[in-house]
Amino acid sequence: MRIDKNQINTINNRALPDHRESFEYLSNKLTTKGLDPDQLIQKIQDFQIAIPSWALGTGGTRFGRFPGGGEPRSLEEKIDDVGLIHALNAGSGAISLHIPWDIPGDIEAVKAHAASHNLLFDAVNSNTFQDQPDQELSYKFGSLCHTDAKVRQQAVDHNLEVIKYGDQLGSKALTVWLADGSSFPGQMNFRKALQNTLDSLKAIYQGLPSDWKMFVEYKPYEPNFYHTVIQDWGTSHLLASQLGDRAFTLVDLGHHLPNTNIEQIVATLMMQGKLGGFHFNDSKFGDDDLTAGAMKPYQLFLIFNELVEGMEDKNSKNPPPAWMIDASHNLKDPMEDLLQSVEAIQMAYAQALCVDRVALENAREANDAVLAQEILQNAFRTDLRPLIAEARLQANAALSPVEVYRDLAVRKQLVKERGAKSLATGL
Ligand code: PSV
Ligand code: MN
Ligand code: MN
Repeated sequence: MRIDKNQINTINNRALPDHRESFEYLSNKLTTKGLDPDQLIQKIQDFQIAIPSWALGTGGTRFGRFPGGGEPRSLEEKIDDVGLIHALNAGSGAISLHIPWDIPGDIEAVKAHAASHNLLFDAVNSNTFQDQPDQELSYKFGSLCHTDAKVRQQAVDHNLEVIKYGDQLGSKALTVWLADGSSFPGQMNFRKALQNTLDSLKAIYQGLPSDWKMFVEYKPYEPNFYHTVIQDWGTSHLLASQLGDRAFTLVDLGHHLPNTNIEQIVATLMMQGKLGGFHFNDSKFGDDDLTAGAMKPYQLFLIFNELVEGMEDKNSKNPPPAWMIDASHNLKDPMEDLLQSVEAIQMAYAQALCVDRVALENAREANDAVLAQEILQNAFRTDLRPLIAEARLQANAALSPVEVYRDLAVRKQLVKERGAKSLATGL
């Protein structure tokens, strides 16, 4: 199924008078504050957020999975789903693949298919946290950190193969997330495991094309419950620093212990020029992988406040970070959830763009905590939904993506095409 622009326009037209009124009101307010609505719209449109191929099906938990039907059965159908999302929001112009779940058969055909939806290939992800049926050695006790050099070599070779696929598709980055660690005190030698991981990553880094980046993702626990080799941003930063200029830390919002000050981590990494990419999601307890902005929208805004400050700093050595969603869906239709996530991310970004940075800096210099808070919360509490909707409208997308998705009965159509029992690969 493909969504025709005329279908979107017809539904948009119904809501247009109401939208025009609220956008005009907001536009005047922003202009009075010295902000340029057109410039903001351009920035929102330029901000593209990649969709992970594994988030297009229902994720489930280890207690069960309740698929809703019509899930993509192949890489082509996953690309189709991201194409549908992008047609509706004009903000999801890339897909991130996970090998071996998404091995492309005919590379040229896959590239042409993605191009027909105006999609690029974002970072490619390796998978050494599962054993594949045809695999010689097991990752049960780790991969890049393993005690056995042959297992480590197998995991290195897999990453090099992932780079090869990504290179053919036009990706420019490899994301490494490892499940490596131990579940019981005494089980693993911390120092040896970290050293082995560094050495293995060095071998992968050597195979990285010169215009590629490597993102090292961290996570404090799960699937291991005593120790994880790359447990936090400091460990990831240490590895990235030793690897070289093209290695960076990747921040996944769900990969922190409760109450961690993630915005401070962002600021520190950007100061070092080592923030490579972002996985957006939200959580209440752990790596819950819920819809971005569903639980802590203020935190998301504060994170974007640091990101925008870092990106606007002319002296910053940090390259533009890669943006991706990393979510899982137990209850919601995955595509509706992804549409909600993208909107929440765009909102937090736009709110951060509206922060009066000069006034904020002056308040900080004067140690005026009250004024600093007023400035931040003024931006956070401005309802920018009409601005985001206008950015979509001007890009021929939907004023209200979820509404159009439902009006066009997209899921029903996909169930008809793919069946009620189709299952996508993913976490
Ligand atoms: C597992 O926690 C995880 O969600 C990581 O965040 C990775 O980015 C993702 O899986 C894909 O490997
Ligand atoms: Mn992640
Ligand atoms: Mn995760």
